Amino acid sequence: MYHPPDYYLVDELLTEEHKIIRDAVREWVERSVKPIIDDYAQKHTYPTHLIKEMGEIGAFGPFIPEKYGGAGLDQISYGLIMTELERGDSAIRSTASVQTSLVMYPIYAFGTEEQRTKYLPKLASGEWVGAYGLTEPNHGSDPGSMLTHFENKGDHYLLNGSKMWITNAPIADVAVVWSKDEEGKVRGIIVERGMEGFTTPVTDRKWSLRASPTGELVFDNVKVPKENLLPGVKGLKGPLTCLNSARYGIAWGVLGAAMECYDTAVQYAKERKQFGQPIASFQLQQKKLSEMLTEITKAQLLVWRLGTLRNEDRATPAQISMAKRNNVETALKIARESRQILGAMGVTGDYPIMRHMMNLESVITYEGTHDIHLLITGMDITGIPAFE
Ligand code: TGC
Ligand code: FAD
Repeated sequence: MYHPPDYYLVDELLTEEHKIIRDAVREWVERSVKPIIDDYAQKHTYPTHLIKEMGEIGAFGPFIPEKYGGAGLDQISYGLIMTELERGDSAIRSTASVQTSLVMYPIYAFGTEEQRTKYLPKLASGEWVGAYGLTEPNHGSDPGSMLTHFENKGDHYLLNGSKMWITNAPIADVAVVWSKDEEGKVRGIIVERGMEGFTTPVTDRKWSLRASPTGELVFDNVKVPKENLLPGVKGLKGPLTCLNSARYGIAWGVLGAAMECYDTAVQYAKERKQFGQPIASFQLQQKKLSEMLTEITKAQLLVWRLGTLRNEDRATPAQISMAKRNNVETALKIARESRQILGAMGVTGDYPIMRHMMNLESVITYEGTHDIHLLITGMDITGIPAFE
């Protein structure tokens, strides 16, 4: 079994159950993701056959109660699963993030019992794929200004508008869509593939997350049954509460990408010789490796502590935001430094680094951009929102 860096013995902070879960997902990623993922990314296609397998290994809804198809696990387990998936590719972790935190979680937290029983087991098993529609063509960082809206037509709602940059949109069976009611309040509504007027055009030619399907959700007078409205939340705090869970998962996930790049760079530096020496013997390369391991260690401790706070339901949105920002930036810097250590080989698909680096350019933008997260911390420090 492969052993990633654990400089501060963080493993000792985990339970036996955590390690069993982590090792099982790691083994699946080694066997099912790593051998094929470069091909899918190079061809800009999606390994859809992995979705059912992800359901089987418990990657969807690990913290959702077992009675709805989840595994009833704690937040550290969720984080560890995200790390292992992203060690394979951010696209694989994205699928699990969206399904778990952005689709299953709102249905579980804000849905009716009928909605929970109808959707959650099928999403947990991977029989159905979910998407989450918040971003619009003209409203990304500022989702509160969204235009997508629905009208009450007596026996149904009539939904109009569009969402853009939506992970899994082209293959989704269901979408949790955030739209405004007649009073201008943001509400969550479940839209199903096959509803008349609902289409999901593909967003193609991405240089990032090439093994993840991205697309639009377009609603042209879509008649949505009234029972598809999530009754449990009104206002922007609905979608933002889901983002807390997803951002938390990303803070753990990107550690996987960072460690994969670091491990690759260490191994390469020890083997590659220039000027008659392994390049690992040169001080400049050692500086890079030392700084990378330091940053990985800090990021590991950050998410471990955040996970314990989340288990106690004490983690604040601003604490989660800080971890998302810090760990994604850390992972991206490590990917860039690792790429340099590999020289020209670093730009090829023979090594995972360039793929991780390009993926992380999306990860630093989605779920709140790096700058928006800086402003969230700034607001937490000063009490003054600097968004407008
Ligand atoms: P603001 O006036 O501050 O707040 C509106 C209401 O929301 C509440 N709130 C939160 N509630 C829970 N969790 C949070 N993190 C919250 N942040 C704010 C707030 O208390 C208020 O509640 P109430 O009851 O008073 O109404 O809102 P604002 O419009 O000024 O915006 C604040 C800002 C900029 C921080 C927010 O809009 C934001 O986070 N923007 C970034 C947008 C974003 O992250 N989009 C992500 C889209 S989904 C995605 O990228 C999926 S990628 C999936 C993948 O492939 O992995
Ligand atoms: P903008 O909001 O236009 O921002 C552009 C730049 O301006 C950024 O650098 C930003 O930081 C900066 N900026 C904006 N406002 C401020 C301010 N007040 N102060 C200082 N700087 C500011 N969305 C979903 O809803 N569901 C998904 O599944 C989903 N998946 C995605 C998958 C991919 C591959 C990508 C790339 C994006 C995805 N998104 C998804 C969208 C993502 O959440 C948005 O791209 C993101 O929130 C930023 O919005 P934007 O791209 O419109 O950028």
